[in-house]
Amino acid sequence: MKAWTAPSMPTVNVDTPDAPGRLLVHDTATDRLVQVGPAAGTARMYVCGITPYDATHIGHANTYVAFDLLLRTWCDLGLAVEYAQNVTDVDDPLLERALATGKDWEQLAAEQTELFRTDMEALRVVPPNHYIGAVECVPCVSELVHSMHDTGLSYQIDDPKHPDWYFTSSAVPTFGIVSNLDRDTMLTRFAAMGGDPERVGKKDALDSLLWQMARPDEPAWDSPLGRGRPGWHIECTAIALKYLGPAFDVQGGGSDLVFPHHEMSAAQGVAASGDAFAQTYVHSGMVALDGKKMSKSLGNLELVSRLRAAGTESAAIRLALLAHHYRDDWEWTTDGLRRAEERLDLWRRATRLDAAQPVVDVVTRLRAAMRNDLDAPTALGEIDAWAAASIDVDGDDTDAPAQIKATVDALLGISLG
Ligand code: 5CA
Ligand code: ZN
Repeated sequence: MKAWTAPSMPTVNVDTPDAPGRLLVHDTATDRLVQVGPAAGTARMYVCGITPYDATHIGHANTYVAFDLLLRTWCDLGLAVEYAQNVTDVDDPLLERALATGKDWEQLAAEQTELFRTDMEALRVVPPNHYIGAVECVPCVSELVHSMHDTGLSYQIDDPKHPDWYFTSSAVPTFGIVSNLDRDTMLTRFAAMGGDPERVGKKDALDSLLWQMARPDEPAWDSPLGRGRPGWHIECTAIALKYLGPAFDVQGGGSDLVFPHHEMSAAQGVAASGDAFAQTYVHSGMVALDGKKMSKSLGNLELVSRLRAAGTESAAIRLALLAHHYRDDWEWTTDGLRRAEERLDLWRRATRLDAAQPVVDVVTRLRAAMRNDLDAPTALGEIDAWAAASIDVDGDDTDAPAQIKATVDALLGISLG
């Protein structure tokens, strides 16, 4: 499906020989900082997309802005980026919401996906090269599951009414490498996150649904597996493998996806391709509101579109997100938004000066911060210090304001106009 319009991205016109030459990020699987992306050439990233049954909230925005920082840092290092993202445009929560509100499920998905595009564009998030809906990838999912059947990696359960297809999780010796959880914790989380450990007829409680055979009044597609629809985890496996190939550089999403979603998609990817699924698993923290994780199911939401409609500048929303390290869990507050507006004003005043403090050291430290696990809060502090110094003490560098403007735009996605 179509993504959204890409923001302009200037190149940073400052030579910083002392900045590190590679990007390090935290890998959930090994709990270490690791180099991500090749030294030269093309980096490949998959980020789990939305389930479009409600509007983009600040938690979603935080996740996509986090991976936007990763992409921008790769670009700044001279790499090309191949980026795929899905839209879970057919799944239980979407169908349930459509039923509850009397809306057509396809219309609901189309409307919410369009709102997401508008929000992403406003936040200057670089779009994926491959923006793929589950519905448009139904054939690629069913073919993948079918091919796994020949090698015993997928099977139909013995349920005459609903002989759904499942994944043989025990076929993958590396099952568990992403989350490193013990089996009991996996079982508890699997049950809590839409899994069905208790379902009779499965070979193992942790086997996950690959293809759900058609139910009355639910969407379904003909396939070599029988008429039905894709399971959730295999959707991301199939899209990532089709558009990026195996062993791509980064699998990303919010930390709520570590288990079961990323564990299952990775295991299925390993099983299907015989290679690693992703090389590194990167997870952003959860944003809360009123003391609880912001979530569509709880309804404690601050929406990007609502803030924008109330006149809040998108750059201020983005800066409010960047004030938190991408891996931290934090709470959205109007105070945080107000501080971001003040910061935006400070940066604008400084970059409108005819001359300012020189920037090579500032850009070196900013690049170093971003290349060290995408440390945006430290990067923001660097710009604050430069801006305050430039306003307080007359600098004589006439290139500096434009150089900082380009740096802030390219690396942080903030346009200072
Ligand atoms: N469609 C699936 C992924 S394949 C899904 O999880 N969709 S979602 O709409 O529920 O979430 C979209 C992305 O936002 C996911 O990466 C999820 O981890 C992230 N996310 C959801 N809630 C929050 C939150 N409160 N804070 C930060 N990120 C969040
Ligand atoms: Zn996913």
